[in-house]
Amino acid sequence: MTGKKYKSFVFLLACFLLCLNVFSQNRKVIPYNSGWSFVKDSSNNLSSIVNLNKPWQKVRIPHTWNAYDVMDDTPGYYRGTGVYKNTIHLNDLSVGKRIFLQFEAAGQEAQLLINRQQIKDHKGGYTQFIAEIGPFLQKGKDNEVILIVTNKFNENLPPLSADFTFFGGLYRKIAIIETSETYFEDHNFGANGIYITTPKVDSSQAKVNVVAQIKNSSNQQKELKLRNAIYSREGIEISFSETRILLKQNETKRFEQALEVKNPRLWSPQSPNLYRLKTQLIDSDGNVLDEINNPLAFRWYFFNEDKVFLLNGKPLKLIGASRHQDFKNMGNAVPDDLQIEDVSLLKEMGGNFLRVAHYPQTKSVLEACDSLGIITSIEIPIVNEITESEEFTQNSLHMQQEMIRQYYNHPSVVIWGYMNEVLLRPKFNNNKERQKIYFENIRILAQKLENLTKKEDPSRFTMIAHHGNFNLYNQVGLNHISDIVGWNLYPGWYGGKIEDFGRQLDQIHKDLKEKPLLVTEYGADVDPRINVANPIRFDKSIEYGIAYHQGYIKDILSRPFVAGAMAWNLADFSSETREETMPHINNKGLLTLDRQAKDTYWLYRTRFNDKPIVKISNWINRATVSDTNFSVQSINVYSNLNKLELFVNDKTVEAATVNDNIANWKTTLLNGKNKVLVRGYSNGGQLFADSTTIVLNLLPASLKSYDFRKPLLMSFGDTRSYTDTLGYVWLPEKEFAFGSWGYVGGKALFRENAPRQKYGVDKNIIGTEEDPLYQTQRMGLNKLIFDVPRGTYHIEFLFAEFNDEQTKLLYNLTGNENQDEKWNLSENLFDIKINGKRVIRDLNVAKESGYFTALQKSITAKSKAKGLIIEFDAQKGEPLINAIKISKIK
Ligand code: GCB
Repeated sequence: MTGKKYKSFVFLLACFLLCLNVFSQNRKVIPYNSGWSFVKDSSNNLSSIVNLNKPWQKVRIPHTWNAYDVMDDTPGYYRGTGVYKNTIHLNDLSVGKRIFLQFEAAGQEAQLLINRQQIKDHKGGYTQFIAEIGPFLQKGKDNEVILIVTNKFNENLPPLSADFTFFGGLYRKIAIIETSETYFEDHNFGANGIYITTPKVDSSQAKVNVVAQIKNSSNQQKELKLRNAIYSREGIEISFSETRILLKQNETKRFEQALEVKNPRLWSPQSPNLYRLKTQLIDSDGNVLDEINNPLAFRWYFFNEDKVFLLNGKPLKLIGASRHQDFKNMGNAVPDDLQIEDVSLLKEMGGNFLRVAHYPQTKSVLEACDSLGIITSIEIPIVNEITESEEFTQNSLHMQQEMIRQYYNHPSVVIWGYMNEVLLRPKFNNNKERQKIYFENIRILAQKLENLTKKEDPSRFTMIAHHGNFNLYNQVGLNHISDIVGWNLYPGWYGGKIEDFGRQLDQIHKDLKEKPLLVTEYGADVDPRINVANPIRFDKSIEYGIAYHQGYIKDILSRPFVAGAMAWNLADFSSETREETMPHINNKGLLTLDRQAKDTYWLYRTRFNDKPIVKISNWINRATVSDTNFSVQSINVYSNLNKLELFVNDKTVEAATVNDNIANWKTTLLNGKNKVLVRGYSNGGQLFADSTTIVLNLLPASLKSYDFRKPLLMSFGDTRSYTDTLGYVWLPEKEFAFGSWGYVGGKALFRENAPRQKYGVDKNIIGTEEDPLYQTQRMGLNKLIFDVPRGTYHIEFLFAEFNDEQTKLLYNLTGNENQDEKWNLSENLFDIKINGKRVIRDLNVAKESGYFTALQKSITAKSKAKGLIIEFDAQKGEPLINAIKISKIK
């Protein structure tokens, strides 16, 4: 969606949502996001917290205290307590009203205090809670509101561990709600008390059932009218139902009403026809005491005997992505409009499904899914493991119930989930008897959640997502509890080959024919700074990502029994403990953390959205070695047209056919800037085109003729090309050959000797943002030879030393922990000589900077007739180097 289109979509959506809830005379929803002050407090002692004399910081909601500390070099992030304070002034008009505070979420637990009195506790970081504050407010005074929020580890609260960051804070919106004495509510579950179902839908007629939970908080009996009305998108009332109801004093009761709509316009991804259902409570004088608006849509869905998903009677392959809720430099405190934009990006990509993973997300995301026709699943965050305690069980059940009741009326939701990969980290591995009990407790919890979910909402499907270990889930009994089993499959990433994916699908289908099969996750890390000519697993390159997704898409589409598949993930997301090429980030997103489209996104966009498009790959900064002033380069163009023509520097290159949405040319690019234009015609003859400039830096095989307008940059132990923060491209390492330049001797650590393919060390390198440059290295080299012209050069050596506490892969879904490479380095001490002159003496990288820490050494040197000969003399152990930058200064 273009910026303009997107803005008008957001505007329309905002108008629609406004219609939904604020136009009630008696229910006022007042945003309460400003005026907040915040202070961190780790004492966790109530009296010390509220008497804080610390300087309060002004903040605006949404707010998290972890936006930056998850990204810095120190391991961990603040998991403790934060205190928020504000005031509320009760004005005269509010007198006689019920007054509530509604928090859309607080990560992960919260206590609310009004005028120092504790009035509400809430557990769980991803669901809404509502507290009645009216009785605690004093008229004519600034009443103090304090929220004590903590994201400290709590063994009784999911999630316990997971591959995402558990941000703390008041990170979703807050509102003050005023109602009359009689109002709709289900506040024990943070919900508004209206539950809509559509028990029968077809294109000629739809039946609508509305359950309304009403509270009469007055001490008088109330005779009222309950009215439900359905409005078309144009705002026309098309059906209504009214009943007289009676509520005793202080009574809360549920009422039910049925409505009908003739010839409903059905809801689907192609035509997300939304209606509105208005529920009103009216007194005998015709005054509207309360009013709630909800979206309403008519659709029916089921899995047929072949386990194909059918929407409105037609097969629909569910294609999409999962989504986390955080954003670059914001943590999870992300304004709603940016979150809605994610749904637009998924829609634009051609997706029809969003797995809201691994926890419920802002209502705005679900509202956007309703409006744009994106089918969804939502789940609670029981990830990796459980605690076998009654409290953990109760918290999980309550969270599930909150989720169901809070998101019940979103027509886009068709699946409730409740567990993800709970057998990934089986506890008690050394005690099989004890482990059996643990597994049984997981099964019991799953069954309880299943029963509860079916009781709360029999109209939707249930789902658990497993990792690839079919037999283990089978043995524990988790393959037969939920309606759908989701599979998170990563062959070709954590282990195995891309081609294994199809075989794995066939096997699961064979072994579990009776269940619909969804691939709830698949993906590969893609760091958009990394390109490579010959992609291999774990190189984190765009090219490997493309090969992986191409392979998976083929396998998914060629198997009708795969009801759907969701790429992991729509966008990169924060996972503090990850230390790959972008530490603290999981790079499996099709979009970056700030939502720039990677090539993988374009692959999906061209495959699944029929609107014609031509999109040139993002690989626009390149460098290579060439003896001429040109080089033959591979250019990928993503498109859903059949044939494309390429023009480089205004000259036609031959046409290419598009295979699996990619047209590829091996074509000549010149040193410097290259104008690239690609165009093609749709079946209707309409022209579609894209253009870009590819900047190519050519380094001659003999540097004698290199003008050094750009520095020479090389990353050792590396076969990839890396674009740094300044836009410079670092060459893969190159071995010296006569008449040329490069390294002499040594071995590329982690590549040549690794027992499995592995790229570099998965460890955050402290003190740099260019981690990939430091994560690979050449050990034991003798020399570097650069046959540069006469002159004075600035040489920057980049070093980082590793020790043998090798990082285990965080998410090694192969279950085989022993395949990680081990190494044991002795102390490395070496000298560096340039043209015979010792310029660095006794360098011990580990001692000087610490392990896994970037160390740069800069030397200015004059070249001789043979250029620059840089010798590495080992004093102890082996010399090493990670990268080098050579610039000519004179
Ligand atoms: C999974 C997990 C997900 C991880 C993902 C990964 O299977 O369900 O939470 O983020 O793998 O990237 O490893």
